[in-house]
Amino acid sequence: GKEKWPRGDEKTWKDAIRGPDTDTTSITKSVVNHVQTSLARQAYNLDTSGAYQAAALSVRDNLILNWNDTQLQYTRKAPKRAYYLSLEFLMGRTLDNAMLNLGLKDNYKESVDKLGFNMEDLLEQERDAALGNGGLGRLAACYLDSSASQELPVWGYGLRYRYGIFQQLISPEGQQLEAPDPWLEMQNPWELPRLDVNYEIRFYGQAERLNDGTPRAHWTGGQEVLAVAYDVMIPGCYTKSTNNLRLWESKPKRGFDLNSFNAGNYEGAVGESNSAFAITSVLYPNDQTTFGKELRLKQQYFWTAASLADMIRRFKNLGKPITDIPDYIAIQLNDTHPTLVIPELMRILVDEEDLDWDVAWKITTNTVFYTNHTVLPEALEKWPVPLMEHLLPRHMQIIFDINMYALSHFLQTVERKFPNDRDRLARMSLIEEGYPQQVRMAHLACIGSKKVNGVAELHSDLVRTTILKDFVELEGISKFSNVTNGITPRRWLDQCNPELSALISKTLKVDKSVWLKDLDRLEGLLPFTEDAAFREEWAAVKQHNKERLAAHVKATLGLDINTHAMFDVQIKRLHEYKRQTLNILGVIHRYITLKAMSPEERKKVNPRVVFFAGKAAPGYYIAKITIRLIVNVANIINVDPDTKDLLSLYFLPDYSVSLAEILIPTSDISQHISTAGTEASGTSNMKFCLNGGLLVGTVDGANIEIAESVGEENVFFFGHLTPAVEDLRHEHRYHPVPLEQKCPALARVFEKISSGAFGDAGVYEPLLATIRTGDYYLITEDFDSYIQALAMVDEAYLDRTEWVKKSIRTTARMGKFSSDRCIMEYADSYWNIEPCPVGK
Ligand code: GP0
Repeated sequence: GKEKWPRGDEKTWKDAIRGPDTDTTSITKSVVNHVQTSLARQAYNLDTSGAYQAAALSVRDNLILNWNDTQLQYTRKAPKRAYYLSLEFLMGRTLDNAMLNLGLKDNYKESVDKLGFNMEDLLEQERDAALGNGGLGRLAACYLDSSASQELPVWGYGLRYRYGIFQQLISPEGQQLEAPDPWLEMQNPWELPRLDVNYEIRFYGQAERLNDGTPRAHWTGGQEVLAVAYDVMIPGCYTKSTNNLRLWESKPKRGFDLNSFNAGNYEGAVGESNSAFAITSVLYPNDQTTFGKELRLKQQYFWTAASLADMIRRFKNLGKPITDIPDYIAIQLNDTHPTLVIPELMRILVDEEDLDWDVAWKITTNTVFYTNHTVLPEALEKWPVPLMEHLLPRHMQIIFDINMYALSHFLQTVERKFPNDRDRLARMSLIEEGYPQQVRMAHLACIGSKKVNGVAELHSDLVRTTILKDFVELEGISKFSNVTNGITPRRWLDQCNPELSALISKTLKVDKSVWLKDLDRLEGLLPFTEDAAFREEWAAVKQHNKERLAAHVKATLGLDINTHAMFDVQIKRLHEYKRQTLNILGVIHRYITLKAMSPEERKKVNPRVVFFAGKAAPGYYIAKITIRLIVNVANIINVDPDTKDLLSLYFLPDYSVSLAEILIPTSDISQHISTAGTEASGTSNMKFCLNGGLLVGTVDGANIEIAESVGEENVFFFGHLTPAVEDLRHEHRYHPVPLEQKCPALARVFEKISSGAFGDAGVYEPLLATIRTGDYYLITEDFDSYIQALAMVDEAYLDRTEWVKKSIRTTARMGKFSSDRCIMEYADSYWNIEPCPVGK
């Protein structure tokens, strides 16, 4: 039946309700209105930053209207919803993306223009929302974009860090210095504070089992802090659907303790309040490592508890029995960081809802899903039992109980299947023995979830055959599957490469609103590889993108870049397993080779510009030395008159989403050269290919599936394969061969460094030593084949026509890697949710 109008006079309401501002005239009015009222300024004193704020507020108004309609629709239709829990959301800038998704960029541009500003300048005013470290956080951002674009009822939950990932400064000697990222210092127009949406979160205290025949316990005392919601609107592409990313901020329950204050204990009075504010103060800058810091565990519990309380409150509004939770809620764990959701849901169901343990466990394990992002041992989360017992006494009990009850079923089966297999029991336990004992979060996430997935075929295989092998044997293979990662073509093609996007629409004769949401349509470009005029346009776009980057580098760093060279790019977190070292050693090798050539020979060489960008975790000593080496090699070779026109090298500081958007569309080749079996997926590899850059890579992660899609003839593969890696490591450990014998070409590079060619060689010694002894990441094993692969790149680049064809074919066959495909896989095979469109 028709709903009753909720309050007041319906006509009065409807007459007063405003629609979106879509034509240039109303957009201009709305922008000026924000200048006048929200900013309290006028044409006389409006600067670019103010103009950005006003335009952003105007766009925000449009988003809010769509957001309202979407959320109302969800409330009315009450569909099953999915919640994406991620400790990181690497969103980047919002204004451009929002205008494009709304289909209003041209209108805003025209309006801003008439008001005397330049849209490009406005866009530059925005600070990145950099609430993440790298691939994992950016994946979460792409998935939000795709969920909204596919009109799926999905919310994100995260933390509102006051400081995002640190800002990276590089000294002239190549030292990385870290500065804080106070991204909220300027007004953030993209969040809506929801001070009325808040929850009390407990830490420490005592947990007492009731021992009344139920599994219940009382958790009391300790510290209570408040979680306050901030909502970020996530617009879908060419749809009204606008989802929500809810970020929690911590604050004290009460401002400060007036009793202590009055008693003269000023510090004590604010101490408790400071510790509450501290929880969401800063993003941990470590990628792929864990540290066991109490504040980090506090962040994890604070966030999962607030998010779960919020979900359950929403669920309860439906008036359904509590056992229906799995029919209305799916919770996706982005890595193990939110694993505490499992014991927290058990706590609520058992202690507060008074359910039987088994009933509660069934609900939990039908609600939660876990994505694994790495098999690197140093990245697998473990928490010391004493720390967890202290901070979360009730959860520690529950984890021990899960180990007993849930695993006991398993363990009994294990006993039956594999009698007296003590090793297996010890391997599978949620608790790792040792001093101290530790909780293995991946095991808890695995047994507490309905499904477990890896992020590329090879990686999912490794999950099944290595870190979770025992669980596969026990629970069956069907629980463990794969969703290969993807990227949003909105940001990573249309927004970052508008010229290419326009060329594609023109060539396909299809509006971008269609192909951006049906990326397989790019295959329609294939016939045009034979069209010389099209190839020229294609190449011209790449050229313009190189010039755009060169202008940016000139403006920000004052450096001149040769835009008529091949652009060779490696941009990602600094990590030994990602092997930036292999790349820089390869650059030195190239330099030595060029120096040894006659001027005649050099004339035949195609010029190359090598770019690096990426942050090193502040405490990652070896990674920081790698940056130093790159910068000091650049300092030498960029001024060497013999070679500087043929080889130059740049380390661009402070890598970010926004810098990636400028760099990625310029690449002729990009490097994804991790030791086989170590990079779970990689996602920038997809971004480069989508923009027509070719890959140099190892047979690892999603490189493999990219090659399957674009054709192996369009990828430059090298290096050992995953099955060989463990044996090679064994050889290095037990039968080491001197570098001079193992790899003479690399030995010459080492000699050059040791000769002081790039400054004090002692500085690099610890880095070189990791390769000379142990060589865990197999630089010496892959070096020769790496150099060969780069030679093949040079060779292929000589035939420019064929190269451009490769580039076009690569873009054309990247449809599979749209994050729309991924999110639909999660929706269909995991969450069991359906689109909930808003209508016009
Ligand atoms: C994986 F375990 N990743 C982790 C982590 O702590 N941080 C992180 O960024 C990355 C993987 O390394 C990846 O292979 C993957 O594509 C990404 O997670 C998303 O699944 C690099 O991009």
